[in-house]
Amino acid sequence: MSVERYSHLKANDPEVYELIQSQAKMERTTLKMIASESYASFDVLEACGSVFTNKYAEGYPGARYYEGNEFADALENLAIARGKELFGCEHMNVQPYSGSPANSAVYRALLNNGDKIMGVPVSDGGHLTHGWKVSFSGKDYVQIPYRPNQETGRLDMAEVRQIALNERPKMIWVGMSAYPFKLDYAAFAEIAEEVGAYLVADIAHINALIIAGVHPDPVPYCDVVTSTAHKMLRGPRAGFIMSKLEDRYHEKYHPESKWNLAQLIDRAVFPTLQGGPHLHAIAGMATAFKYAQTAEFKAYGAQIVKNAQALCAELEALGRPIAGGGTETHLFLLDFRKEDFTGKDASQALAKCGIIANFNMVPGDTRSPFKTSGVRLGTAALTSAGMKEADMKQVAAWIDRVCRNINDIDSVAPTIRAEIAEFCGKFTFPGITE
Ligand code: DSN
Repeated sequence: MSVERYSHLKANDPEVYELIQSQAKMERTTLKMIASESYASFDVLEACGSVFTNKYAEGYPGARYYEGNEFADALENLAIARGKELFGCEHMNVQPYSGSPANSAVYRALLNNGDKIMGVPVSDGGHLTHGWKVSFSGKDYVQIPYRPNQETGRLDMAEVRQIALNERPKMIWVGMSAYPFKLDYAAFAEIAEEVGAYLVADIAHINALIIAGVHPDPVPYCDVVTSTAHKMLRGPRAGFIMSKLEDRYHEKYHPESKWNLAQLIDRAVFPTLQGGPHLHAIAGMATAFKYAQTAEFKAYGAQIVKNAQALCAELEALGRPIAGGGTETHLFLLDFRKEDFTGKDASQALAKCGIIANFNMVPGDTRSPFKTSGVRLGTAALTSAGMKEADMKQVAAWIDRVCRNINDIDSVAPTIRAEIAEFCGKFTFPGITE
């Protein structure tokens, strides 16, 4: 049952109210399969819509540039304490406005313009901020690319090591937006140590899997770990940074600095890059961290992977190839290299039928990034709504039906869309229905 909310907005600004209602309806009647999306709870939405949106609090708890921050201090300290307990990290900064600002702060804290960093190109499943040419990270720093093997779709750690030895980067980024396999942080740490590089993990896509213990934990191995609070963590649109306290390369890279690693990160977030923290988002983050400590959340994290593997298996059984042959995470790529339609054709057809995903390059893709040969599918949102392995059989059948009817999609779309809306009616969508 859809929950009636926003009575003031409904009365005073019906245009915005109606758009919110339309979005909510879409989110409870379609299959949200964008791998970076999920559903924030009512708790998170209420915290984000709170009066903390009114307050300026430049600085950090106990050292603000504005008065009246006793509750802001308590809130930020609460978020940090919960986050540190959740991830077991030495230091946490909860002020980044989102994932890209968090990553920019890491660059600003530790590097100089022109320094070499290793990262995976966007075309191979990496993130914009890991050195891609159109992002600040590719303009201000020199990306040394490493990528999954074009045949297997997996990272070859011997190859990663050889690139690092040849290029001697100052920072290695690990963490991707379209990689379906587990990351070997211990192997990355050995390489980083060997070449004298900072190791930074970006866990925005997989944080819930780490919390659930179904993906290796980067915190023991990395100097810095960044993340968004939304995606599968189901918190607000915000970012956070975890780090060790000490800078193991202080003498090598920052001999003049009086700051340790944690202080370098904090100073880069504020005052170098940002002004006042978004306290309403920090409130949402605090409550998301609380929920993420529950057994229910850990079961959700584990179920995400079970659902992704069940969906892969069903699609493969229906003759739909998966890049790399499967998944160990929340996502995978449907591989349309042998089809005469593109990834973009497929994602548009799926959307017409109520399956919301995005087109994506696959390893060995020969089509342009604007067309691609793949569609990225993720199961975090469906799992948030309570779907299990048996439901994936039905989801796979719809995906296959869309692909089989892609040249005549308008004739089947209304039926499939109605079937999906009816199916969604069996589930509870956090923050929308109860
Ligand atoms: N844009 C996100 C994604 O879809 O993977 C990453 O930030």
